[in-house]
Amino acid sequence: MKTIRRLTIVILFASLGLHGLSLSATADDGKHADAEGKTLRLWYDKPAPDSDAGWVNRSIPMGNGYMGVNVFGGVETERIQITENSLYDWAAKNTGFKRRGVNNFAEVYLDFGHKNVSSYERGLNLNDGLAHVSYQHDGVKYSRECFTSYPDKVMAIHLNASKEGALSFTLRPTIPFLGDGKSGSVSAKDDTVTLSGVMTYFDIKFEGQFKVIPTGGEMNASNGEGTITVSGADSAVILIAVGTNYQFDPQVFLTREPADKLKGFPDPHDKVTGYLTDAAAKSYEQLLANHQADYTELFDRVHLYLGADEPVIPTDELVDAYPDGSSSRYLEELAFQFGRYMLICSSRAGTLPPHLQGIWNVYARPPWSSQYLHDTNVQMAYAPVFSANMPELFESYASFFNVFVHRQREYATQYLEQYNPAQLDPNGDNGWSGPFWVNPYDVPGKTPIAGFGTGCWISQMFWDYYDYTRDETLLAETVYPVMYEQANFVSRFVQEIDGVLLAKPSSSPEQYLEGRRERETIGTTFDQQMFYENHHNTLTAAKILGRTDDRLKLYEKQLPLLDPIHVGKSGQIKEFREEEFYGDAGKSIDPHHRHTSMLLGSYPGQLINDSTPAWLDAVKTTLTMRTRRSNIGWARAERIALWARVHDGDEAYLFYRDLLAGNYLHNLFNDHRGGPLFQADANYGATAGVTELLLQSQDHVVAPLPALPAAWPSGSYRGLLARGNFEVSAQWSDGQATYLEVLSKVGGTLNLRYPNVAKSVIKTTDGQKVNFVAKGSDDVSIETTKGKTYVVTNIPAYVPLAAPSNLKLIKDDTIDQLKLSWTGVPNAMSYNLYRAIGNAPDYELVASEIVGTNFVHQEPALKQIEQMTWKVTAVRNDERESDGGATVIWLKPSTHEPIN
Ligand code: FUC
Repeated sequence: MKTIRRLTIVILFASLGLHGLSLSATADDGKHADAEGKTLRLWYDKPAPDSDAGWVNRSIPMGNGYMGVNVFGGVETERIQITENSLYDWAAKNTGFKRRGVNNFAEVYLDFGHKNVSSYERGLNLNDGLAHVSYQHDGVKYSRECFTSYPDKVMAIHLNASKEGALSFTLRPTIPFLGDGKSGSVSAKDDTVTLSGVMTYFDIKFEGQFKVIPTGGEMNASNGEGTITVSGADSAVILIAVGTNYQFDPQVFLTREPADKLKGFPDPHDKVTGYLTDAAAKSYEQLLANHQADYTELFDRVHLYLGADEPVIPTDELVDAYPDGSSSRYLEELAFQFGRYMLICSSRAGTLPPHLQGIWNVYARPPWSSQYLHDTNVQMAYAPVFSANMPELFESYASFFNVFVHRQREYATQYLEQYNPAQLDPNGDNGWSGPFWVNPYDVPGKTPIAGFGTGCWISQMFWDYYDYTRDETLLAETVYPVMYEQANFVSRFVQEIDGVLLAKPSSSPEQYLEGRRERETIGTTFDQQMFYENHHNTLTAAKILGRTDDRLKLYEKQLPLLDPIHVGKSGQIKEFREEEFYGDAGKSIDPHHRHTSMLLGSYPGQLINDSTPAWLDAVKTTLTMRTRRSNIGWARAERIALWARVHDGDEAYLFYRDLLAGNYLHNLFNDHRGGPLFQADANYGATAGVTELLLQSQDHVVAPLPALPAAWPSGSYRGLLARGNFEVSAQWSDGQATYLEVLSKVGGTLNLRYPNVAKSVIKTTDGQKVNFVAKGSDDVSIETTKGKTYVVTNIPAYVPLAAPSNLKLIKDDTIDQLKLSWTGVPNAMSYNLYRAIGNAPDYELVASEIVGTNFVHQEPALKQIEQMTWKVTAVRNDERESDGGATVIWLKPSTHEPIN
């Protein structure tokens, strides 16, 4: 098979230099106000109930990588629950869904004793990452404001009373779940409460410090109680710092004995004291300014406006009213930005990456131990990191990966010894093998729940890290070694079977073939696609870096043999080689399964793209057959993106709607499958999915608005990121772009795709005309200059032509001909008929200018063909072809009856 990915834009025409028009962004240019600066907030008129249910459904999440925090907003007692992702519990026998794992770090209470309050409000403002509580009590307005700061590594709480001397409270930090593997105590001295202890299994030492800085009034520490009481103050600031003796060090993963993993690492006391001392040396205003500068620099990069005004109802009512509420567009904007917010809270350089619950856990036995699961969940956490323009947040995962990869290298050697000893490098140069689950202390050996393709799926994130930033130093130092070493393992692991190179053993995440030992089979589409992508990307990276060596030569030789795609007899992308028609690989296969691992080559991968239209149609067929039945949060999120990649914005939107209506709790946490059971993956994944509706950049093409749903007839966005490091903004009305803007952050060729873009006005913001090369009316290619912004206006209206439907094969016993008929469309001048034989990625044109809605195809060699996909499209008198078409599968009559 030839290398499949190719540059779609073929340079055909000479420059069509455009000139003359003013560049100022006026209404005439199609640019309208995009409501930047609109307040995006969650707010409520009641505190969250003081219970697990209140935590999961109504508390407000915050975080700075060092800690996750859930604020309840109580009035009699405020409750602030803290999570620190390295505080991890385990047991020799650790089984079941609710095993030990990330452990609740602290429950912090502020006792005010207020009852009978009025004008209560609490909320979280996403624009500045600030939470607040306010109410009236006894004629005094009490307010609290808090934030978690990445630059200063602390949480800061500012407490205020409208009347001098009216602020009194007791700060009461506690250690939850003491006993049973966790010991510790709380003490108080002067202005600081210290909480410290040990989590026994991995011998984790933990410490939290809480410093109170009141203005006015009196302050008393009770060492015995571990509390500080403030009475009669005007206001007060509380600073919180937490930490453990965990470190990013290969020793953690290479040491087998649990209690020795952190051996020699310093006690967290000095570190936590340092965080708090440094923060306390600054004023609250300084800390706030530092936090806001850090937070808004990331958050403000992207705006999305779908035409919604701020609702007057609180967020719980907004969620309950969705999708029929008058402010449903607002919830769609809010949820999109909330995913970005959660990633900013939970994925910061130097701290552990987000796990299944991000950085928020209240339990001693969190769902699936709050681990890092690599058969979709971690990848989904990072799905928006590049496209939603926060690439530096990936550093958190990259550093963590580079610690646990040391253990994966050992496994790679072990698995090659076990599965393909002939290819083993005796010196241990065997690359690293893909993990399934990881926690901060351990990565266990292979489980057949997911195949080895998980490694390449990780590697793909690293490739995108480069591809979105185009930073060659990053490529050389951080990205290439990961990809190259993964390709090394894969190149040794695959075995030649029937002339191709297949994974053996192989699995497709969470599905299994009945009767197969430990779910294992050979060459699943999941593994093969992932292997293909990583070999392909590694070779591209090597070319960019000018690397050549014998292993690269081997990868090049292997690439065409990695056999990534099989189109089945239903026209689907097969998940298993054993499958013929969709879902027929045995009783154990769930045809509506949440995982769609055989489609990863279309998203987040790039193997299947607009240049492989026959495969893209097979993806669509598969997605249709998978149905909308799965109620799993992350599966819904993933399908927003998958449907976007096949350019069906309306179907994609239904999954976003299902997710917000069915899975989003009152605080916008995603409820995985009812319970409620919080999983953060769909929160991140929804953001990524919505991004795919608005901008795509696979296959070297930057495509704004590639799958706009009819539910969003007008709107705008700013600052999404495309591969090549292009920052893209767009405005549209009546479903059509009126204004596109691309900032070239590093220069390079911009291949821009949008209907009629070649007939539009393209200029730089400083008024220069832009030379571009066009291919047809919908693709232009621009050699960009670093730092320049390219603006597209006066985009001629695009009137799409409806696609024909109902393509049928008419039963015919003649051996060398087949007959087709279809339902035509008004405005079609003629029809084009295409076919793809077997697993071909692209169609070949069989007949054009067909007038009428049926066709007889004669072919003496027909009987030698096993299977074909036929496709009909409509053509208008302006030569515009319908975007889609109707397809039907032809099967060799002796094998199966053709479908009628
Ligand atoms: C994978 C998924 C499940 C769940 C679990 C934590 O096993 O298939 O839906 O998300 O991870």
